[in-house]
Amino acid sequence: MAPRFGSLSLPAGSSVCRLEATYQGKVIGTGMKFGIVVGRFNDLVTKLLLEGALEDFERHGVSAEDVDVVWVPGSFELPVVAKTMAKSGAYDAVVAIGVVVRGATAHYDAVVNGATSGVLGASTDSGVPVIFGVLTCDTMEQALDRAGGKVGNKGGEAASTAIETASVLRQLRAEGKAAGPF
Ligand code: INI
Repeated sequence: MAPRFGSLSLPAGSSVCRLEATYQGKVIGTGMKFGIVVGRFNDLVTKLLLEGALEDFERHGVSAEDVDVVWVPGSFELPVVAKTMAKSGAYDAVVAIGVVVRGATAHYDAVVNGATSGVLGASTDSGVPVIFGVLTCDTMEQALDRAGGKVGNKGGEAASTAIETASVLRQLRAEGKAAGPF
């Protein structure tokens, strides 16, 4: 165990004091509020991702009354709703859930690019984490594998990511070291 001096730590066996402060979010969501925006397109899979996200929030102390779920037509509509929710001040973070399958459409790239850059912009423009819970897969089988199948549930991972990112921003803002929300 490395010796500790308040929030400062020394590497094991070292007598050199390290001066940096380290911040790390906790995956404890008690008292936090979250929005989830879900695309109806491919809802066979998005429903499973949503389930994974809700279970993960519950497991990490988020109460059901502190989660709002909003359905939109498809992944392309996620950014505008996620961004306006993020800017409302009502949420610690927003999770965007969608599924885009390459084989299913000629405008795969348009939908993926719109969702990807839109969700990123929603996050950085609002100063509220907007988490990318969008599966971009070649086949429906790959999507199902990631929605509670053999590769886990990416909806659940997105929920944990939302809690951790909101938590680290809270810590930084409490010390005046992060701006926003905007
Ligand atoms: N939306 C998705 O979420 N996934 C898809 O695979 C998809 N395909 O295949 O087209 C899709 N299209 C709809 C799109 O998100 C918009 O709802 C539509 O273009 C209207 O803006």
